[in-house]
Amino acid sequence: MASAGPSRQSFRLSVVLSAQMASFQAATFKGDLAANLARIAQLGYDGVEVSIRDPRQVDTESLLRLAQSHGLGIPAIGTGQAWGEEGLSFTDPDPAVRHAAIERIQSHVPFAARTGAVIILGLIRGLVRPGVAHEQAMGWLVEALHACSAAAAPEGVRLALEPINRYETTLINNAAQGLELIERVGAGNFGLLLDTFHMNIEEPSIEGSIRRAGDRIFHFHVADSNRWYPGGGHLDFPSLLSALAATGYRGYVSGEFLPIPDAATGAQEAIKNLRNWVQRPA
Ligand code: LER
Ligand code: MN
Repeated sequence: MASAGPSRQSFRLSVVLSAQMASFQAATFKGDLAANLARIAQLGYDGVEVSIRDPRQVDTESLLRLAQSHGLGIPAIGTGQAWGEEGLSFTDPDPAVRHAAIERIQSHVPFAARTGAVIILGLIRGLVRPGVAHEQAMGWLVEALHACSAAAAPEGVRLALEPINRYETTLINNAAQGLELIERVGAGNFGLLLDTFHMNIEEPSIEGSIRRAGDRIFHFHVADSNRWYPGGGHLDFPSLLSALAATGYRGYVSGEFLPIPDAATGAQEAIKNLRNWVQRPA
């Protein structure tokens, strides 16, 4: 574990909770929503990042009331379960599937507008299917991103695409590719979610890529090198959080790590370690 830096950075902290049953392992908290929200607040987090597969199947009003009753903000909505559980993607060769994926992302806009949450575009971008040229998949991706960012912009909602490591997708693995995509889409409400777990696999320099992404960083995930809670592996959090602070990022630092040894203990270890490096903004 890296030692505490000379000064702590000011960020709010959140942790990922799945509002619906999910197979994604690093959705740290799953199951009883009320009990989990109470636990997250009690551990000292400022917010909760919610994974929602389909907003029509979640009582988002109750979720918001519950979060508010614990003083928790909702910085981001994870959407990858629509890929994981239903196979929806922006780059499926079937236009009906691509259309359904776009509609699903657009259906997150009202709750995102109400909470100020960023909509995360992770695995819903899909991957290059056999028989599909990479440039064709990129074309479909850009089309979908135009449609989603245009629907979100009037509501003041931002979308964040997450570069994801090569073992999970063949489309947009690193921050440089993400920044090129941002240029191509050309929408002010479209940026990046950087995740230290993926960055450790793909980036030549984690700090360098954070600096280059700069004000296009709309959200930030932390897990250690082994996807355990920060401090459970060998990433240099004081250094990378200092690079993040230098970009002017004012969003949440959000824990998305494996529930090891279990969700509550992992989240407790995470916040204990993060408090060495991060203080709540004044
Ligand atoms: C989701 O935020 C993520 O980091 C991916 O690994 C999803 O598979
Ligand atoms: Mn992530």
